[in-house]
Amino acid sequence: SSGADVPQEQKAGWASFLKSLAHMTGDLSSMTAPPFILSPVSLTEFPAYWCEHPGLFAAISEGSTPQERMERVLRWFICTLKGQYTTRNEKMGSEKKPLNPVLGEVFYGVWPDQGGRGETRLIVEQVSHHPPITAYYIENEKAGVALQGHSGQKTSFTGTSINVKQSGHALLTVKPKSGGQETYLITLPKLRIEGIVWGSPYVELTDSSAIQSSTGYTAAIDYKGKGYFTGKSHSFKATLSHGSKTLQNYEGTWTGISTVGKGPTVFLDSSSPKEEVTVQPVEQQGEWESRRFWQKVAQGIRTGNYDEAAKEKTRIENDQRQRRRDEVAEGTSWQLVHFTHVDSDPEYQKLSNMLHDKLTPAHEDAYIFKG
Ligand code: HCR
Repeated sequence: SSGADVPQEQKAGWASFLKSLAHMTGDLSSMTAPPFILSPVSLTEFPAYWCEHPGLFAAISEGSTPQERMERVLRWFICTLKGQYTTRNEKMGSEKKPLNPVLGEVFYGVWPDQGGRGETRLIVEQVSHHPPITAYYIENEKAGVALQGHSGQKTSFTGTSINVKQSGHALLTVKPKSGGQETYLITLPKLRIEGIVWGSPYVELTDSSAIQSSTGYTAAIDYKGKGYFTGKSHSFKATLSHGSKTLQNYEGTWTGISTVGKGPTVFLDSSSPKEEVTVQPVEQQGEWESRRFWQKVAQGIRTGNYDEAAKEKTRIENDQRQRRRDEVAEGTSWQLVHFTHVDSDPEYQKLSNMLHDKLTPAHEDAYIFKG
């Protein structure tokens, strides 16, 4: 029944949260939700999901033809989805409401070298607070692969589920072992958060996303939940093409096995072991680094000390408001550390123009990594 998975003492809070969803205007992040649904992890940590299979990321540049490299990009991309969209269910029992990052919050991590594939480093910065936008840069210099992107969300409530339209995009730069340089525009899928009426939210991906390569290859990915392609949730079908010529199809689930065509050749097992990002111990972190910045709030959420968490969160919010007021008074503005905001990125425009199915807005701003 409704609210079945909500702790008894939080049922009233959940009911009023659901009611408030109906009046929501696009940004869920600042809405107050009952404690059981709060995650102690900030959204600035999420870009790490892009690289929990650092071997697949590094292997992209080893593809010997443009088509093979596009296939490797697709394989790596599909393999990131399980981490991106199901980790909270696996670790915390359901999708949760992440901590809403503050402007200037940063998150740094690495995936150490293993077997000579090279070290991969991650740099994340919260580049906007209203609306929340997170920019990231992930690079394996030795392998010659780098991903730069930013992400925001627009949410709406349907009555039974939350629809999330992601804004932003990612640009992957690949230096093939054979020489030259290619770029890949990666668009982001839409999400539907289901199960909220019961108090056990989970994400299903919907509609389509695409990957467009500067070499002319395109991968179009369609997402479907239970009862469409396979009767399985988390299903997808992907098509690799060049211009109007379809070259290869792939299908399966983004949480498990997918095959080349209808099989039996396995394309990918997305449930293969992942490597979580390595982060400096909190004591050695700078004060704007996510885990140190949110340490007390996270501890309160983890230990059930919600009063302490709320008190600390209020202190942070007041501090943020004061900073913004001071900036207005002093005629200054917050300076980003790792990224430069641009109204339009020529590389995005070029690749987005090559994608003909209107998956991308004609113009989109971007955050360029400063190096
Ligand atoms: C929508 C969401 C915040 C954004 C999260 C994003 C889209 C962030 C970028 C990552 O690359 C992928 C990603 C995965 C998450 O599934 C998605 C979150 C799911 C829930 C959360 C809402 C703001 C919180 C909703 C509150 C309840 C009822 C769970």
